[in-house]
Amino acid sequence: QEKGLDKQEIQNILIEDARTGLSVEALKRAISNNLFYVQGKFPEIATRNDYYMAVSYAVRDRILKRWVASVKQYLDGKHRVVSYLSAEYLLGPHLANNLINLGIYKETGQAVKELGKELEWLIDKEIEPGLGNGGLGRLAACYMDSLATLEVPAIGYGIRYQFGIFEQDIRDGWQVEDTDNWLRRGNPWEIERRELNYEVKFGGHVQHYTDNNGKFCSNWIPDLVVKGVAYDTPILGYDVNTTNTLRLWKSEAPKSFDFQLFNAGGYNDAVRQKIVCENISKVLYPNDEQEEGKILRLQQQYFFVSCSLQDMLGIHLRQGDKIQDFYKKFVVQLNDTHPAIGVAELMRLLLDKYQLEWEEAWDITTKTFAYTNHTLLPEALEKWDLELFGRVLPRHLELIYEINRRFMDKVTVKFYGDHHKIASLSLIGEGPKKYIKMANLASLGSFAINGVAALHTELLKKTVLKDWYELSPEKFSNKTNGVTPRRWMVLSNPELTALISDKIGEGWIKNLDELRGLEKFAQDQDFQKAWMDVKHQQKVSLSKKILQRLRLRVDADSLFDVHVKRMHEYKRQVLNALHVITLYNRIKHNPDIDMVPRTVIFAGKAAPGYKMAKQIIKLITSIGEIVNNDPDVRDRLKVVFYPNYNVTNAQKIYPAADLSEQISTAGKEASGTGNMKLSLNGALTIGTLDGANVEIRECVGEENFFLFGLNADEVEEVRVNGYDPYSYYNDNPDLKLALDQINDGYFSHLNTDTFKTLVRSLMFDDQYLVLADYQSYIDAQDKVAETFRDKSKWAEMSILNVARMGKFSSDRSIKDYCDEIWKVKPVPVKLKN
Ligand code: AZC
Repeated sequence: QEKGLDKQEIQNILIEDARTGLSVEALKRAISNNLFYVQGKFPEIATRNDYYMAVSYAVRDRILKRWVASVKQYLDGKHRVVSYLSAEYLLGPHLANNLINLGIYKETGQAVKELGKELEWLIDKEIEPGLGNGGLGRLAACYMDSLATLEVPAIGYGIRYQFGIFEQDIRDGWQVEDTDNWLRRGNPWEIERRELNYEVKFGGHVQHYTDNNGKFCSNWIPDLVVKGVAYDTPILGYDVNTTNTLRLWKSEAPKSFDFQLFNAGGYNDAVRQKIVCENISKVLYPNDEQEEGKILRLQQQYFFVSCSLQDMLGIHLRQGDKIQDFYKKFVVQLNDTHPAIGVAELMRLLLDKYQLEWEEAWDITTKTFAYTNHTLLPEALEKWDLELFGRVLPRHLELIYEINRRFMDKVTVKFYGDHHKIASLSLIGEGPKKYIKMANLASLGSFAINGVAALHTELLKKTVLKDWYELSPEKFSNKTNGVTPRRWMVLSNPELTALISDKIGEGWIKNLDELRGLEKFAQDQDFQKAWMDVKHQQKVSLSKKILQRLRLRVDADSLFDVHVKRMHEYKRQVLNALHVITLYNRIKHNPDIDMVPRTVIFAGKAAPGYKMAKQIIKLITSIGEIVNNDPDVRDRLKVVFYPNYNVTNAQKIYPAADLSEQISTAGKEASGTGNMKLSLNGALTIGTLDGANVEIRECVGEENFFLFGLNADEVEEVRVNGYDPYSYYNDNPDLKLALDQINDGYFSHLNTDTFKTLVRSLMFDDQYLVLADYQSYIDAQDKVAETFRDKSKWAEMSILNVARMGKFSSDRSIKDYCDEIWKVKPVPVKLKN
């Protein structure tokens, strides 16, 4: 009234405030209201989870206003939209991230405090949605963050797995898996949209007929129909209103059960039908870079792709636009080949549902899709047994045959006589059993193809997609991966964030190149000290977590040597383990040796069926048991296997790292993204010339990077000339000793069976050239230790390293995709009042 507002205006402000106000007062009221009116609780009986829910709903209310405004603006303006299709999204916990992106972390902390609780205590309560395996899924999550932050209209489509990536526990040194029931306490971040659902057909057969107009038609009679229901999660950008949608599909039975079956006394059949349908989105396949080839997996892929395409077509047509213009409204990015069936599905929809002619449908389809390849590993390339494929998707098999027939006609003319090339380009592989090559379907059906780091893209063009490159070089480009500085710096490392912002302002959070401004402080003694103090503080925090979780005391002054990622032979955790044994043997040989104390920290999950990877975990924990308990070692060496590596734990580990292990066999790691996150948190890298390491080294300067090992060409050469691991073993006494110890049961209570297959593989047929790189690695590690002794030098290198990492923001990657592939423009979202 003082400001001369009338009654109605005051009323409006009050209503506004309760749901959307960003002040401490408004937040406090919102949290209390939720506890009382939504959950029916009062403070004395509210549990920690009740409070977590109340805070999350209060935050979601504030996001909703921006979400609705974004959707409305995209629709009203008919803007072009990026559609990201990914079978995996490794999002990590939402609450803290949303608080940061909304800019109300402090206010919410204060509100919660005034209600007598601690915000951090609630944040820790969140169970993360682990809907991905590793790099590929996490990249999708970083990209969703950057799309929103860059104000680009985008929708992410995927699967709402009821069970995400398994929880890893370590028992007796071995990995054991437990199901990840992430929804058990409810999910405040999603909105179920029951009205948004689509039918997806499976199996059965196809009828062909000619209609009254003489048009040749196909009718797919399925033997199973599943319903996909949309669950939407808002993805809020940093410091903008833009809030995009992550739309995940849950599978259900079309009716809760079939009454006809029920009435006929087929209750069991009706229930079984329901279970079959719900199974499709039940669980994430826990394989990283290894194809399963199982029917359920193909069903999952088709299920979410079909729902998503039907949804996009619906959105497009509801805007009153021509079906022919679909590709102008949506550009659809295929995150690896998992959604590549979309090429055949869009053809099916355009032909069978919208009655377009083949040429027109094909033209639209090939202007719609773009394909990102994430791996060169042959075992990860998707191939579907043709017979199995035909049973699940009979209509798509026909379509793929027809696509291939037309394509082969052209290819045969172009490459007449080159049978090898023609066979390699075919969508169908021949052999004892025919199969469908999904990378070929994706390549043919897309207007753009990209790799995820410069080296990877070059290797793609020379190897896996060589023939495709020769056929259509204009389709190819590189888009080096990036990571979001919001989650991986601001959220996980607030202390470093404050220190950096204090020096150069906060602009770097949205424009990571501004980190460059730190360079001039690299030699500043005070800044170096503050920098290393932050690192030390983070190492103390992690040490406490290690003590709690593993009852193991580690020294926060030691060098934290961090190797965290999925367990895989090509990532060479074994090479690191051999280094640990070598250090241990040096101590045993000379108990008074003067060495830089190290804490070697491993973390990572092994695919449940990947025996060798599991044996590697056991090797690490077994070495830890001996090293950590040997009195001779006297705290100069500790080995930690931190269980259940996920986004939550990664956020705790990265800030504490001094050294980042990126030691894959050159040519095997497409890019890596952990390398970027660790480096942005001030860790120096020891690594091979592989994936994005090459570009990281170029950016930070070779003097700030510990390089070792064979490069990709040399690896190839060694292989061609015949790799003889045994000679390395024989010629290197340190290496020989380490391998003999493993083999003789030194680390396994004299049990010589435990690591038999592992040792045999290393010595006789290792694909990953561990022994070939051993000495070079040891030398590089010795250089690391020497450098670490000079605290000022190390600080300077670490500062320069961070200052030069701006390129590896996912904002840069997404901007490149937008400009060079997607041709989309930002659409700033305005809020009314
Ligand atoms: C990973 C690559 O292994 C990793 O190098 C890359 O950084 C990441 O994708 C993101 O591009 N690949 C996968 O996680 N999985 C598959 C099937 O490629």
